[in-house]
Parts: sequence; structure tokens; C-alpha cells
Amino acid sequence: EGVTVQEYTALKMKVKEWSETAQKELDGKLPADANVFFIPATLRPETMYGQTSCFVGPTLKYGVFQCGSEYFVCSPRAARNMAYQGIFPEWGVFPQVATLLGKELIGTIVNAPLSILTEGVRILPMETVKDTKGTAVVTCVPSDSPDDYITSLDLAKKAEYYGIQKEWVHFDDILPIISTPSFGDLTAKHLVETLKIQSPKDTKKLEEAKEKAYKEGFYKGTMIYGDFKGKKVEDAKNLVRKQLIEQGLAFGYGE
Ligand code: A2H
Repeated sequence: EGVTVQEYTALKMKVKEWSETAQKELDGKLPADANVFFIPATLRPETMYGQTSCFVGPTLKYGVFQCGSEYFVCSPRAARNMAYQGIFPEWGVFPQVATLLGKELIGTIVNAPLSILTEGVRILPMETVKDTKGTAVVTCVPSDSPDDYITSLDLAKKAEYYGIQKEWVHFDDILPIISTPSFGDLTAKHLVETLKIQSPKDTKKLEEAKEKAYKEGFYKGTMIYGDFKGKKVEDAKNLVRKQLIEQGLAFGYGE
């Protein structure tokens, strides 16, 4: 992995309503009025306007960790890292009050900071979420992430198979946020279609799409939505990140 540090923006997505299975599991383990947040790690804070859902790995283990007066949902690995970055009040201590499988969290409604979907978004399953990076929570931005786009398409097509409701995916509500010379204003859709990516398991093609989307978006993209509309993505990225952090809606997380 080398020596570079990945500087993520950890977003705070507040739980509005638990799934039935999560509610049952958490009963008695935390105060009824607790403020609980799903914590996705993202490299693209400037795209948060376009969040349509938030992914967990259905077979992965998640913890609910007490952080001062709040609670965070993420992988135990990430909580441990955070505890050694001064994110938890006591150095190295990350009290775990509950354990849940990703699939038990599906259907939970969380608030998505900056998203046009102000009523909140659903926690949905993504098989390709890795336990070994970030927080194992991935917020879904189908306009700019090829992975998020193809997973959303798959979930919408096979909603019944996945045990979800099609409306939870918001596949028809994709918001253009960034415009680029080569890929237009829906980069992920453009790349998935031109590279003929058929499923979330087309790993090789998705790697290529990710690389292309990132380079084009970062170096040639212009914001076409939000407070920094008209600015280059290169500049907007840190401005949005700073805004989220100042408003208490995110914090820095590195690994
Ligand atoms: B990115 P890197 Cl719009 N498993 O956020 C799988 N994917 C994960 C993950 C995990 N455990 N943790 C984070 N990620 C995703 C936004 C985004 C992202 C856009 C476009 C591209 C993109 C919205 N999803 O990432 O391997 C998260 O998705 C393309 C690489 O640490 C995070 O940023 O470099 C990114 O991958 C971190 O990837």
C-alpha cells in the first residue's frame, strides 16, 4: 500500500428511522433519543449534493460506537483507527454498545447532508463494500461514481430479490452536479454505458471507469450545482469539505 495517507471526509448521516431488525437488536442498548450517525468515508465531498442512498456490505459486521454524547455506525476497524486520531474523547478508547450485520441495517433512513433528498435516504446493500478500507459505509452518488451507478441500477432492477423497495434506490432522481468536457454532466452513466459495464461484478471495467471518472472530474470538472456552482472541482472539493466540517456535518479521517 506504500506510505501515502488517504485523507477521507467522514460524513455524519443521522439516523431518522431504524429498520425493524436494527430497532429490535438495539432495543435497550442505547438511549431511545440517542443521536446515531452512519459514517461513510468519501474522497469526493463536492459530490454530496447528489447522494441518493448509502451502502453497507450485507455480510459485514458493523458496530455502534459511543463517541461522547453521540454514536457512530461503522466497522470496528475504522472505529479503532478513529480512536487513535483523536476523534473519540478518550485516546484509543472506542466503546462498542452493539454489533449488527450489514443486512440488518437495510432500510434504515438516514439524513444525507447537502443532498437534494431532504427527507433522508435509505441504507442499501452493496456486495463490493470492503471491510479493509474506509469505514465500510459508502454513501451513494450515482451521478459521479460508476460503482454507485451500476449498483443502484442493479438494486432498482432486482429490488424484490434484494428485499428492498425500488423507490428506495431513487434511480430516476439522479442529479447532475459536475460537468466535464469528455463525459458531459452525468459522468458515471456515460462511462458505464460506453464501457458496457453490465453489473457491479465487472470489476476490471469498473476500475477503468473509476480511474477515468476521477481524473476527468478532478482536473477538468466544473461544478454545476450547489454553493460553488461555476467553480472548478479542484477548488470546490476543499470548499465543500470545509463547509461540512464547520457545520459539524463531517470530520477528517485518514488511513
Ligand atoms: B467515493 P479508495 Cl462520487 N469499499 O465517495 C468500497 N468502496 C469504498 C469503501 C469501501 N470500504 N470506502 C469508501 N469507498 C468508496 C463518493 C465517490 C467516490 C464518487 C466517485 C468516486 C469515488 C461517493 N461514493 O471513489 O480506494 C468511496 O466512494 C472512487 C475511488 O480509498 C470513496 O470515495 O481510494 C472511495 O471509494 C475511496 O476509495
